[in-house]
Amino acid sequence: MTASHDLLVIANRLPVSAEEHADGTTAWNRSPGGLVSALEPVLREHDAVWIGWSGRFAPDPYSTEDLGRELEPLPDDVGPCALSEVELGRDELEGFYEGFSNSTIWPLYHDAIATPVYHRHHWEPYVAVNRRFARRAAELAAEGATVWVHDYQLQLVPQMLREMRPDLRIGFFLHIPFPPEELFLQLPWRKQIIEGLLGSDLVGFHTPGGAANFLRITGRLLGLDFDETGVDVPDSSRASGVRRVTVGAFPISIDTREYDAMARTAEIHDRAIEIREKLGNPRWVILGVDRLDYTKGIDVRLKAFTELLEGGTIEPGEAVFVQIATPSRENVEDYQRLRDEIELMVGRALGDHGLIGAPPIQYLHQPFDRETLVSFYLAADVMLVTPYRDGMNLVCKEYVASRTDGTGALVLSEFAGAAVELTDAFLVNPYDAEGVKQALVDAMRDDPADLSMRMKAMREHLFEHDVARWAASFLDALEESEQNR
Ligand code: GDG
Repeated sequence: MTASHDLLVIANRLPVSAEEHADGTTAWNRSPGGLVSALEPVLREHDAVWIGWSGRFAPDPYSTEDLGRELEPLPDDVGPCALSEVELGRDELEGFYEGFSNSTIWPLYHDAIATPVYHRHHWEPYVAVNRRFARRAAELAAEGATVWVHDYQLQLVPQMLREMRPDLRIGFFLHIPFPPEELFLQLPWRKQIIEGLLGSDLVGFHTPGGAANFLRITGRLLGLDFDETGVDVPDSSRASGVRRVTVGAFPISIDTREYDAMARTAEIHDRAIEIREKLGNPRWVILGVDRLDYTKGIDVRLKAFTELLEGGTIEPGEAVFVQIATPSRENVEDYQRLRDEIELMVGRALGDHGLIGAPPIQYLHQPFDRETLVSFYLAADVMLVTPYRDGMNLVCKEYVASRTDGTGALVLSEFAGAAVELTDAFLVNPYDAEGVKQALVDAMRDDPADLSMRMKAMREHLFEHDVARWAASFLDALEESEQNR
């Protein structure tokens, strides 16, 4: 590959993943995901390349297991555009991904729900891997190309890349919340992270709150001048002496029409009916769908539902709560502990309230394909989305998009980015146990006309604000961002 690409997407993961077989061959699967489908039309219009990790490990000089092993090159035709694989060793992944990204930044940026760890031996691989991504982009970008860097694993890339290639137009988007200064200032490498992000021409967040937190920190930590649309970074190479970094909110969304269309197919309809039958055709099916993550408030829902059963507000057999908890980050200790806690809660509730042949809770710790997920959305009378903190949360948007007949109710945490937009949901404070119980009861017992009005308003919003609009608005803002070339 040569330095010919005019659009570069840089994300921790490539939009394909490797499935390594015992005979040494590798099969490549395209990862279905919002980001890929959002960007696909833009990628097609450009000579684009996607830079990321494939999920397979590079030969690690320190591991005898990997000695003599070489990675097969990626086939040319598997992705939505050209792909460039960044190699990672097993040890590096531990420091960069499980360590600094998921044990430091992830908990810190989510209100320190789990205690962030600050280890120097995690920071070093984070820097090294960020540099590897930046170098690769510097090699592949055409003169003046546009680069879109994604998420918390790669916050140093913008500055590193700007130093290597000042001609590029660089945008950064954070998919998780950006915390208030009281929390962010704990980070021993706080200055490096902010300087890393300020290498961008545009820094985007899901919500105006995240953008405001970031702007305030640039003032407090680096003494920079900022207003609500951006910040001036000193730059002696420019006549003005400053370079303007634009900062704003770009709430991500879903392919609303695609979910709507899927939910209208006979196959998915039949599967939804089948799911309800298998659950014993209760009056109410209540659903949660999340990666098994401590930010998602799965415990909040379990507690609310169990207490309503205990108090007799919900009669046994009347409602079934289905929680799909997709396995996630299983090598990180906090996630192992969370799984134990959730499974203990489920086990207790089933022991205390189960009826023979009619368990009130169905807990599924397994991934499902998208069609099955949509069938669950269609089968559910109430969707419970109760994160303690969430950048956006796409699940609640997918549920709304799938409710083609305007029925169904969404209970949504105020602390999900989506709450800024979906104001017709039953909004709750996930820390308020009584409030969550009340919202669930309200959602179950609300008058159908009110429910339908709420759902209609949320659906209209999502049809207008879909993921294509999100991608276009970010790229337009990047295009417009001031760059005194
Ligand atoms: C981060 C931010 C932000 C879940 N289980 C299965 C499955 N899923 C899909 C859902 C949804 C996606 O995964 C989860 O997206 P969320 O937005 O809910 O949450 P995170 O994974 O934490 O995403 C978040 C997002 O980035 C985008 O910026 O909204 O705040 O934390 O699409 O449907 N998909 C399939 N099988 C499953 O079992 N196929």
